[in-house]
Amino acid sequence: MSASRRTFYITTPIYYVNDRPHIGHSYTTTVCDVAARFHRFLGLDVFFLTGTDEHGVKVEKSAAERGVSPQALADQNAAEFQRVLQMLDFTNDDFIRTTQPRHTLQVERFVQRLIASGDIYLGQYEGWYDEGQEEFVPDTRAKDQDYKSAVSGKPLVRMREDNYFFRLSAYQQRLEQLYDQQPEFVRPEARRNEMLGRLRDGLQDVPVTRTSFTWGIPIPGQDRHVLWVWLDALSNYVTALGLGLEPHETDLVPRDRARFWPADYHVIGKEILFFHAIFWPAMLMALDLPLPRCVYAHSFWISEGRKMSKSLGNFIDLPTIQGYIDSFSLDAFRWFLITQGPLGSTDTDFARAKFIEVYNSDLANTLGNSLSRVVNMIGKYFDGRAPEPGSHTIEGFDWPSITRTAVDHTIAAMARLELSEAMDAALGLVRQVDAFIDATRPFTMAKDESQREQLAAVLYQCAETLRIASMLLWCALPNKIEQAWRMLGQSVEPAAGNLRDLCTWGGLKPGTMLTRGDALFPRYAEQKSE
Ligand code: ME8
Repeated sequence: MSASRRTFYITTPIYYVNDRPHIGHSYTTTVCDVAARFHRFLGLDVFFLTGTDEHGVKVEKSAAERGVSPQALADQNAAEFQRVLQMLDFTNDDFIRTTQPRHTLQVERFVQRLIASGDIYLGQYEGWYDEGQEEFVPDTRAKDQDYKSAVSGKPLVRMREDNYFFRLSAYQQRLEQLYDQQPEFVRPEARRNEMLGRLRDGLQDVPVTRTSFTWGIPIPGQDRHVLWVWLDALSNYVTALGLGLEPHETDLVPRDRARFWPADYHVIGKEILFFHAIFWPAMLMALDLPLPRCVYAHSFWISEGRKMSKSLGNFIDLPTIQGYIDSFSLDAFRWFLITQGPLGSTDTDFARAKFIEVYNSDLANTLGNSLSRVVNMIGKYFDGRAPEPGSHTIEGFDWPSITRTAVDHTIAAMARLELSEAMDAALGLVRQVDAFIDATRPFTMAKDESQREQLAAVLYQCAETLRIASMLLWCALPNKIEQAWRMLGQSVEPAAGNLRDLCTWGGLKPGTMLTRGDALFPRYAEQKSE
């Protein structure tokens, strides 16, 4: 592989260790996993990062409530997050924890640089503070919110502290220029508009240290002050690549990782957009580092029509997720998340009835059914061997062109992170195979020996189109598609990065042995409770 392959760097937020993994974390990570798998298969040089955010007052408090040290709580829950990554088959290239020395060392260096450049200075702050969000809230916003957190609804608290401040106000103009010149810096559009509103309100300097707790990275030489968790956490995106290391420190992070910066996508939930879309680029500007291409802020899953909350106890939590996986398969769970999920600017309901509907229509009745129909017919009429394509074409079905369009469409939509559009273009091929079978009726042709060549052409075209569709669908349904490849007699190695070649029409060699297998996605009927 050449060193000059195009890189693709995608990140999830790093998750707080005071919470248990739930649907929200699984969702963002699944989005990134699908994009990472697809782009690796396409041949890009991919780095996919996730991890845990382990400092701050929330972790300190949760640990105290449980009577354990913050580090012990962090160790326990980081291990739990890592277990879940395996359970969900994610292909992240690293897992960063903010208590790791490789991270804290680089963060200290960044802070020293920012103090030296005057971007961080000592001052005093008095104001409203949202403890859940670890965020100071300006007076006007605090009043508008009735002195309650906009996220948790809990009362804001009054804080007065000697603090170090980050000179965010100095970056107002450069941020305005960024938004102007790079309109895709924040997506989707509705979220970008929100941030433009924040810019119009004017930016104030941000306190970036605290003296009210100790669980954080101390300011070098100023042990009373610990670093605000957001400055610490955001840095993970570059510390994992070693951008704060000295040239000789190769043992902490492999040196060649620096090639992945700047990130292509920081995928996050909408509640943490300000930090990523305003604070983070300003910090990068202050450190003289290039800016990410896009901060993608998706909306929220809600549960059966209601916001998920601890008090309602209606989180789609791990046992619930495991239940879906057991009943429908991991791939079906991934499919639902990415095709129905809240990548756009509105929240989405996670409802069991909808899950079953999507499962049955997309996976059982379309993908699974089409594949078994075609493999069965080839089994029955051609002893399981892929027939000769011949020269017959059917009016309205120019398959080489139809498949080329779908492949281009999927690749383009994936590059924009429009996952449901991409998967729809891919599954659209399968729907067209069904329409083709209905139009040509190969089972009727099979009764007439004089139509043998035509039958061969029709079934070749069906199988070849399904083969191409399977390549595009692998990123979302890796386990089931690998099963489909065995049925189609294909041995494919996505790590080879040759997706485009594999999608070239004619890749299915006549004579290839196709084998019937178990239904990929058996139709699901909900058991009626008595
Ligand atoms: O905010 N629907 O961590 P966190 C969809 N440590 N996604 C959801 C969701 C929901 N209902 N709930 C949570 C933090 N998420 C910080 C981040 S980054 C430098 C530091 C997802 O554990 C979504 O991606 O609270 C959201 O941004 C993230 O979980 C918050 O995870």
